[in-house]
Amino acid sequence: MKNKINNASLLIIDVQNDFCPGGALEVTNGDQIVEPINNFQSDFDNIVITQDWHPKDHKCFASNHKLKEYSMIEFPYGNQILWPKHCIQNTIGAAIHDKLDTTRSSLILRKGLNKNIDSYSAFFENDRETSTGLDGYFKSKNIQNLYICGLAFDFCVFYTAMDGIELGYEVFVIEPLTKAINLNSSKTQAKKAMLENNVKLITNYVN
Ligand code: VGL
Ligand code: ZN
Repeated sequence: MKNKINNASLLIIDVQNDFCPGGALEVTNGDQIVEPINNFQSDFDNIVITQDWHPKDHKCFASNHKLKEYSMIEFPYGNQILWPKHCIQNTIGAAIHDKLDTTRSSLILRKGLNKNIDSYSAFFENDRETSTGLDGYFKSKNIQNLYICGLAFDFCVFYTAMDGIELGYEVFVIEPLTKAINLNSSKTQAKKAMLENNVKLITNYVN
């Protein structure tokens, strides 16, 4: 039997229909990482999946302000990008891609439920204060190493990785198992910030 990576979790971020081609906030080639992520799962005993899960009146949607999509506005907690309506609770768009193998995932963590606060990171909402509880889950299982993949590289993967570092984890982002939205060079900026903060970018992974 293949050896598993110890004290580690594979964190699969937001592999949902709305982030795949044809979805409301599609990430170019977002669906191409699904099969490779499935193959990578066998290296892990602990697998966590996140699901962006917004009420339809969420304030992160441009349509709820009658403003342009992708424009920036000031929220009580800072700047917020206004997104196309996406990942609405109980819609097909919010569903996890049906080819993603969820069999061995012990936790499917939903985020973005509070209509006043967006939530990119799997650990904290964008106010940087409201916890999702994921840190407690990992600490109680003695998980110290996080391997992060999924969508999108420059938003939810990036914020999750940075919070992981802040919370004391060893963090690996498996770049070939991610895809970026790339808004105003957000991909380059995310990469730079991760490298400066000791996130390990795995770039040469093939399976
Ligand atoms: C995401 C923007 C808005 C993501 C979620 O999963 O990266 N990006 N909501
Ligand atoms: Zn969202």
